[in-house]
Amino acid sequence: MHSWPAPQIPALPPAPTTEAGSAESLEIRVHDSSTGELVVAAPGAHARMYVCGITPYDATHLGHAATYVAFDLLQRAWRDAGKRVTYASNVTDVDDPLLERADATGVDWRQLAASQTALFAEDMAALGVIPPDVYVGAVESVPDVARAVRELVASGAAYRVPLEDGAGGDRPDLGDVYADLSADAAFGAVSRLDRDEMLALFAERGGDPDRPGKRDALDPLLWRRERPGEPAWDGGDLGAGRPGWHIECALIGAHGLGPGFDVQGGGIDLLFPHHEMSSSHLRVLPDDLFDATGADAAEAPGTDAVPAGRRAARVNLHAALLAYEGEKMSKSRGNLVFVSALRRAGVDPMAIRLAILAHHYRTPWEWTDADLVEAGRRLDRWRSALSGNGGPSADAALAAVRAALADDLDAPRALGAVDAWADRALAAGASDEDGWHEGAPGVVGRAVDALLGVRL
Ligand code: 5CA
Ligand code: ZN
Repeated sequence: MHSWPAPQIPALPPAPTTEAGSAESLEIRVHDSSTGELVVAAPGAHARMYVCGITPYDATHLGHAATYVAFDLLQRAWRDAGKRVTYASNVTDVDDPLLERADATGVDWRQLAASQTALFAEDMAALGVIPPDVYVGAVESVPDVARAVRELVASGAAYRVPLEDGAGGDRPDLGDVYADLSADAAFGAVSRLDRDEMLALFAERGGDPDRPGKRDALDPLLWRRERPGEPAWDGGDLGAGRPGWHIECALIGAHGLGPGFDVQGGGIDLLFPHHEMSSSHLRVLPDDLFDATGADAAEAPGTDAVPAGRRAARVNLHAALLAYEGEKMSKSRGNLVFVSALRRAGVDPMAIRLAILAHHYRTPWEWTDADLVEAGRRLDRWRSALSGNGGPSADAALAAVRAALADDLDAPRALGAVDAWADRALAAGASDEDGWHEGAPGVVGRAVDALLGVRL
């Protein structure tokens, strides 16, 4: 799948080394949704991150944008700390809600997905989000999913559920396939919810607890057999059908990054069931699916290096949900503000990015027009501070931005550090006690660009 052009990322002066060594002082820590603890996001020299992509309709609203900007900060902080980063993402370009929307609006589902995926790419490029290195659509993942599901059936970790009349084309005897969660002793480790909470969220977020024939109400769909009017692909022994949602992300992540990758993320609405289920699938998949090929070979040769229990992401990271008009901004409610609509109205995308960064990624907030007004003012102020001939030393501001990001991606604190520098630059002029540095605006501008993704 095509992504979008990568932004230029300017080089910065290296962080000064401490006695303990710079690597330690710059370790980026984030809040793990599973444990509630601050953990090192990627301990190695190579950071590997999977962030769930969009389901391409009603793209790109500001809730989406806020989530992708949050993970973009993590990638920028890692790069600044000298790590190589591989970022993988998907596009859920075939799924129930997409097909329903296509049906309701009389548009071909492929056309809807393609146009919305293109719009998302434009919006992400405008917002300065670094594109994924591995970008795979659900449709592209079908052969991989079908193979994995066949193996799960063969191993006994998945089972067939009979179809209703009229389903299944010329093989109505082959049912839908579900994962048997009892095959995974660690199920529940990602969200740590109790069963009642799981059941409620499962029903609310795309699950089907009441489907007759399932062994357990929470067992998730792996392969949906063909239905009249729905697209379907060859599944070999499974019969024609299409992928379940969680297995798609599990495989795109683990095959694109190598098993045992660092971070799996998205909005907090994905914690359960999506990331719980995708992690569970990775634990129960047979070893031979993780043969030393492709990315798996480069990063995690063979399965000896990554035992089944550690194939899923080490850290689960989630952004809070953005609200609008009193409720979560969501496709189903229709209370959406689109990035493209703001851009069309002449809003500087960097003001949109700054408005997002003014809120910590884990703090739920509600979008109002005042966010944009304030971000526009800040942008103007920063731009005028940078346009002067010199300014106070950039060292403290740069160190403060780095420290804020390393501390659970504290963007509001980072903005505060730049504000403080800009205030002094605008107020003090050449008489600043700190001395006057001709190169300072250049360094601050590059820092704001490289670390915060805001081009001034
Ligand atoms: N395609 C799936 C993931 S595999 C999906 O959830 N798509 S989505 O289009 O519904 O959402 C894309 C991303 O935006 C997800 O990470 C989701 O958690 C996040 N998101 C959706 N609504 C909001 C919101 N109001 N605030 C913050 N993030 C949101
Ligand atoms: Zn996903």
